[in-house]
Amino acid sequence: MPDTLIIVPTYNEKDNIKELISEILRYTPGVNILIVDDNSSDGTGVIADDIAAKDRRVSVMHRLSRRGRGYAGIDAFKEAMKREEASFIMEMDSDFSHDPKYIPHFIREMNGNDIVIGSRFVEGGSDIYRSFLRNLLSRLSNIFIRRYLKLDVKDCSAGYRCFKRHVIESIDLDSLISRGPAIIEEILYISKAKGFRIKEIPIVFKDRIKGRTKLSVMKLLRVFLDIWSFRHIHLSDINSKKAEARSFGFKAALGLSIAGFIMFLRGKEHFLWFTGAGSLFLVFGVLCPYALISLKRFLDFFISAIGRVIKLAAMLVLFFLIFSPIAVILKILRKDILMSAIGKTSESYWIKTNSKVSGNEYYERMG
Ligand SMILES: Nc1nc2c(ncn2[C@@H]2O[C@H](COP(=O)(O)OP(=O)(O)OP(=O)(O)O)[C@@H](O)[C@H]2O)c(=O)[nH]1
Ligand SMILES: [Mg+2]
Repeated sequence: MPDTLIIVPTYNEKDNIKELISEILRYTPGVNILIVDDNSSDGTGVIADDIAAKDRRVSVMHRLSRRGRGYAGIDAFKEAMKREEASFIMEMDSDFSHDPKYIPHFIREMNGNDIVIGSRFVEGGSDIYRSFLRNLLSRLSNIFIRRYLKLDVKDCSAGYRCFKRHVIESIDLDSLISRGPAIIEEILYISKAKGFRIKEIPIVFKDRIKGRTKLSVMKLLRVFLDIWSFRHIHLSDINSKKAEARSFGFKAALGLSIAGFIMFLRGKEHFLWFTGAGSLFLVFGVLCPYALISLKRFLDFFISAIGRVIKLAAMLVLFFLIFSPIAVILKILRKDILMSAIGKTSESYWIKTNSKVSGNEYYERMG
């Protein structure tokens, strides 16, 4: 099994955390767990520390500022990126709504996919023990979010997910704007735009039995506000990146085709390589612009590095042209400048710098 890190955000989950961790490790003894606690007032953090002290597979991140499910998720992903061995990164709630028995299924399904989501709304999945109103609310909000974000994922608010490392690596975590639970949809939205392969597997989602929900009307409104904001921010970002990649692809294709054409006119056989590469750039620019972005970034870096070397050389030449005449003039004037600086006469200077003059002779000449 590839190295898997399971992120478990907690806020006031003292009745769930211990049992949850032991259940996770019972189903998947090979995983590592990162509990991300936001300074819970009910002592969850202390219980988590106790578990971690007894089991090396468990670690705890205590967050003291910027409380929120979104911030906690971002910090946890940053920590996951520091752990280079972690190939799969999972996240799940700590209230037993996400049954740990599914973890082995997630890991199995990662084969051939970039993201696996535990879904309530695919065949075989369900949402139980919830009130009719709560069920209706989560279904309606899910339909709205799916349409608004144009996602073809059935359960886009599901926080029971597994990512391949490169998915999280590709996301600029500092650009995420959701403070609360909308982080789930934001990461999904970005991942979808990047074209990652996503699979939903059915899960039975159970309403929490122990502990209290952290969801409130204000938090729910905040979720919609966050979704509205990140859609506008990331959409413009994604579109401008695509436009940048397409124009790069088009320019590269044009340049290579012109070079190929010139070669063709001159009767060179290699012209096909150039026109072929040009067509490839065109195809990539239209079909998968993101693939071109990395190439463009590399070329930009390469060109800017050459540019910097040229600038440095030009500056050195400039310095030389400016300072060498000054140095020549200084060399001529040196004696007088130094002498006026130390306030001595020409003769005393001469004497001081000539070791052949004996001590007595020096004082005699100085008068
Ligand atoms: N670190 C951290 N975790 C949080 C915070 N708010 C909620 N969580 C955790 O995120 C997970 C989901 O929160 P829940 O309160 O269960 O919210 P929900 O699942 O949308 O709603 P219910 O299941 O009805 O309670 C749980 O594991 C919480 O302990 C927070 O501010 N910081
Ligand atoms: Mg919950």
